[in-house]
Amino acid sequence: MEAAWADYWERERVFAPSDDGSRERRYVLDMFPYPSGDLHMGHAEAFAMGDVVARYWMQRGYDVLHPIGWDSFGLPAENAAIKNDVHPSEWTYKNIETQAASFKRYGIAVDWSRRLHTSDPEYYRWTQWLFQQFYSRGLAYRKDSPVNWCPKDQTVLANEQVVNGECERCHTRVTKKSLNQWYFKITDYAQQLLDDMDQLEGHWPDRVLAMQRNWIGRSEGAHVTFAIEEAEGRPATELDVFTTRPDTLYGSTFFVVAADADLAVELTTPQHAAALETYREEVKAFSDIERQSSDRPKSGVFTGRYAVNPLTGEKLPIWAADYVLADYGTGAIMAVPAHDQRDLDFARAFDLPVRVVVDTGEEDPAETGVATAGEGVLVNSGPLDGLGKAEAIARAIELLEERSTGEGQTIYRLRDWLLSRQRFWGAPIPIIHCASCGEVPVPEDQLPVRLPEELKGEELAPKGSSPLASVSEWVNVECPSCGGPAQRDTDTMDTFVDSSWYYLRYANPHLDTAAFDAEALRNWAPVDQYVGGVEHAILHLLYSRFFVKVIRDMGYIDFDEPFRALLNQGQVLNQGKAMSKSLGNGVDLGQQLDTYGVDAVRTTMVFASPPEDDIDWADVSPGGAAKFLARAWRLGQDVACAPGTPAEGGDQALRRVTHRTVADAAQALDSHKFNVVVAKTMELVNAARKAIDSGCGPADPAVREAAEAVAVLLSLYAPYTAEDLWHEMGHETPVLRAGWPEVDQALLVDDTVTAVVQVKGKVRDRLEVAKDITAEELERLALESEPVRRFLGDAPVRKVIVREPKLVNIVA
Ligand code: ANZ
Ligand code: ZN
Repeated sequence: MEAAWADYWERERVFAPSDDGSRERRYVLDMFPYPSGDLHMGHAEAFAMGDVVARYWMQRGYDVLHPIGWDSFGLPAENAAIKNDVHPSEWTYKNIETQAASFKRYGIAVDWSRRLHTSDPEYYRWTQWLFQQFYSRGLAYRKDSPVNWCPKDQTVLANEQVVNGECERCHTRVTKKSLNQWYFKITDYAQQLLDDMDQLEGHWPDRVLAMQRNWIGRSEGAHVTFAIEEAEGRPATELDVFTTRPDTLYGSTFFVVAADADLAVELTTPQHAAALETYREEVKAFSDIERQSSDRPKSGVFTGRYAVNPLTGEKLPIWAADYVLADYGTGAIMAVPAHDQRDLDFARAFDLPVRVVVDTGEEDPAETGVATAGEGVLVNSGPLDGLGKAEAIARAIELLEERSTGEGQTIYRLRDWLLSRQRFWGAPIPIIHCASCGEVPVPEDQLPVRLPEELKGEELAPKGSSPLASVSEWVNVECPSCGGPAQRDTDTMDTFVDSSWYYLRYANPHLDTAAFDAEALRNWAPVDQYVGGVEHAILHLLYSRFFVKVIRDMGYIDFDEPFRALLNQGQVLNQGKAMSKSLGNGVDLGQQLDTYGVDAVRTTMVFASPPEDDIDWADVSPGGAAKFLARAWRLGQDVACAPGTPAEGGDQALRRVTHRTVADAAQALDSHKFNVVVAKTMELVNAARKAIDSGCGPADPAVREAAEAVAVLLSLYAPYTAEDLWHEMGHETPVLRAGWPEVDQALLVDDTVTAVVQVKGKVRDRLEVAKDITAEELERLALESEPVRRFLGDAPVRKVIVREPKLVNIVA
């Protein structure tokens, strides 16, 4: 029956919003897929979850926008094109068609008319336009900088794409290379990105918020200027450090600069230069993470120079070491070994003094090797003596400010977003370089800057510069400003740029006069519920949040955050492990659908656990789900044979179950416990069957009422069965238009009470019993109670006084 209903939905445009303002609107979005091959079990899970939300809101009567598209630029297409000697678009669009067909079969409730692909010129034209808007506001700029370089993919990687020192995609060791690169100035928005998280609190998973906060990495402290003394002909100079602990200035016993920074070379005296060079070669091989790891032995070399502590006048030896990072703070630190573990490890390795300046009551760090970082009272610190940590920090900053040798400062770990890629399959950066005019944006009416169509196969292979650079007809153009000979920028944009704004495009995806329809966005945006994997906890979400703030500042939208609520679905595992080729534990989605049917697979996904948890496919039973669905469907058959409309009256016990189930399901849906909704449907199916079998028969209006509620509940996660059942029962409109059943509160009133059981006058147990329980029954339950029996032990019961339904008093 799948194909027939899928056609019906498409014909009736069941999943498209009416968009006429007659109903309250909601926007549900699943993170759009990347078109690598056909859909897999992970897609099936994520989209099953997003669909529950969308379908529930549809049933609740909202006008729901639930679109889909493809994140279709990116490296895999290019690699496949090189391998198969085709244009990347061939591979990309073929896969998109395959996935689209599978999504349709899977029955997701999305508005197909809003489909978009980021690799379509009609889309990337606006990605380029946005780049230019950022550029004109000074938020896109170029600079020379050492970048993460993947020697295998021959491309630059963003910090976020380097995982444990390896390329996220191909796991090759990442090296550094100096290149002229484009950046987005996301650091301008660091504080806003932090502040606006207040709006997300309670609606986004805590761990995602924590990861974002960490990534932005706000640190409060001070920068302090140290005078650097002249030595061996190297002139006197000054150096700033950033510290979160200016209160510990009196405990600083040495000074460290990042060994890989140019600064280290400039400082080092001729006598120590050779040692530094050798050391710098050694350091290159390690990633930032390894350098800062606490279990690596500390290494470094003396520079031959001294820094003067601005408060004490003390001379501190300057070392170059790799545990200080070149691109954080100022790339130099004042080391306080008594109170900073990394400094202490270094001091112990090179026999440098350790001076306690905060008395925390703990043992001497010089003896124990453990730095003391906690609260305490300042000692050995002149004017700071006797102060607590917070006061001492404030006082130290005052002292520095009085002497103009420093001031309070807040810094962020967040770096600007490196967005240029030396690859082909992305949106070309719409800038022209002219020898006389410099950087000239491509005029808006000449967008998009289209990718050349003739490149394919080997011509796309990475050579360290973009493949676009080799197409001279494409590269060489007239300067839009002076008309002289000029060249196009040959880099393309990071695909994270494409995905940072697609949710805005869906409000009117085919608009060809603007990137997005501000009017339509007022109706739909921001996204009410976003659904996707936790692997995007940092990058995609942070970049999207940044884009929305910039676009808001441009005046097109008036909200601060793109996604009001976020749900991270778990992974589908097999035998407790992520599915992978090498483990051979992959489960083929198509095969599962062929064997069990779409609804059974979807039901299994939703039923297995709350959506955030992982599912182990080895532990679940799509066959069991199929049996349940068949049972549910047979209810419809029975009701269909005994037509009628749900009405007052009928089996009251069944009516109570139905209304309780609908109320509980709504509560479970609101708290994202979708698995509970399946469990509740199962209970209702059983209750209805029991009612039919125990005499009331299928003609009872309560049975029809139950069966219709079953169809509505199923419509959230087993759409085909639900549709079939619904029509079988005589309806002629889609089950998604049924509306959420109204709950009769009177049927929810509790018909149980709590009975208290006392032994020798003391309460020993409480029992939930029916209001109309008999005295005999209540006495029996009381005497069987485990706590009562334990308390009585061998003592003989002398008398039992029963005041049903609320009290039992046992005299022993
Ligand atoms: C003196 C001090 C004393 C420090 C003390 C800490 C504890 P966060 O919180 O991460 O911002 N630091 C500064 N720049 C650094 C760099 N480029 N590479 C490595 N370490 C750097 O940490 C700030 C602290 O990390 C700074 O405060 C500095 O050490 C160190 F008891 O200064 B502190
Ligand atoms: Zn020019």
